[in-house]
Amino acid sequence: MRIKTYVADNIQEALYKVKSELGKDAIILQTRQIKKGGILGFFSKPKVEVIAASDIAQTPKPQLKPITYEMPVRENSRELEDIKNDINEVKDLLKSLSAREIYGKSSEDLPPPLDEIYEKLTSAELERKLIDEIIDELKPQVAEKGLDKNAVITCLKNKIMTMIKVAEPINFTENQSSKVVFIGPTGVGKTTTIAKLAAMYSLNLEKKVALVAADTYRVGAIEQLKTYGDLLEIPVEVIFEPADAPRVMKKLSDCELILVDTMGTSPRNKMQIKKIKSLIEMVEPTEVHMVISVTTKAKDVYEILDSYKELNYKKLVFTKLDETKSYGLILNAIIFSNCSPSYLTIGQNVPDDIEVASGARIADLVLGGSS
Ligand SMILES: Nc1nc2c(ncn2[C@@H]2O[C@H](COP(=O)(O)OP(=O)(O)OP(=O)(O)O)[C@@H](O)[C@H]2O)c(=O)[nH]1
Ligand SMILES: [Mg+2]
Repeated sequence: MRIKTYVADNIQEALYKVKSELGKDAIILQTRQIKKGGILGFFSKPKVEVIAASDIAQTPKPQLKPITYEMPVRENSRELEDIKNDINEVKDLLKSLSAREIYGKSSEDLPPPLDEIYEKLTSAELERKLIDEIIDELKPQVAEKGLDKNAVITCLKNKIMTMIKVAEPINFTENQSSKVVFIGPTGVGKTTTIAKLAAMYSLNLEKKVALVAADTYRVGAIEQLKTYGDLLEIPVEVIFEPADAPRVMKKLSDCELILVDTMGTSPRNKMQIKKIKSLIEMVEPTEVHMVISVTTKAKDVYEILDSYKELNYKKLVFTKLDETKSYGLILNAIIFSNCSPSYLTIGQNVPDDIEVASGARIADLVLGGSS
């Protein structure tokens, strides 16, 4: 840095000197008036003194760093798991909101009566992708043929019926016992359904029926089945270990229908599911029915259907239809599992509160019928 003092008669002159010598970027550090010349302070002339500097190192402007936010590394993966679960819960919550709230446009954009049908299916808690599939199929028919509401409901009912694989609720083969195992989560109504079926087949259809209790886990499970057996006057056997199964089945081989009750399990209890699997392998059933309560949350039903897949069930019993008014879950579960529905139960009364499932009945329920 160069610092220099300039003296001139006036400020303009002084500044001219500064600029011409130090350049236009020179900085004035100080100016003051002085007196110069004369003798002993007499006859001196007033002057201007300017102290200026050049080549001042420019103070670098502070560099603004881009602001970035780094996610703290979470060491505990359970925290991440919790966040994921929270997100999934929010997703589920959003799904359960009415279509008008979330997809206001899509339902409002639909011409009548499709808008009403869209709402109906949404309030039945049918899966969104199934609703879209159904509506997409109906749209051109409504546009081209100008169908009224009743005609559209008939088309819709037919569509739902075609989505349901029809099968005999229980197959019977001559000279062979039909061995049916019922599986499912705790408290869904497995034992009660078995009691209803035992009554239906032994009293109404005059089949030779037997009950087998393979649920030795829950206190009172065997007694529960024995009570029903005594009332219906049909044999009741117990399988304590999977290895008992062949002997018990042989003993009942003259029965046309053997209904096997299993213990209720959590879909997350892999050990118990494995136990039921080994029991099923020993029983060698002719069919396995999964029992689902329609009061179960959709998300949980999918987990249940998935966890029990290895048990090779092919039919679904839906229970507790009297405890809800939204029956979309029945169709959701049928499509998800690719299984046929076998029975619907509609109350606690043994033997009355049971009916054979049919596509028409399920379609009616989904479309707002009562149980
Ligand atoms: N509302 C209603 N209740 C039912 C129905 N079916 C069964 N229940 C009731 O559900 C409860 C449990 O029934 P269970 O048959 O013991 O159920 P489970 O699946 O055998 O139970 P675990 O053996 O403990 O796994 C009982 O109170 C039944 O009366 C139904 O269709 N509607
Ligand atoms: Mg039971």
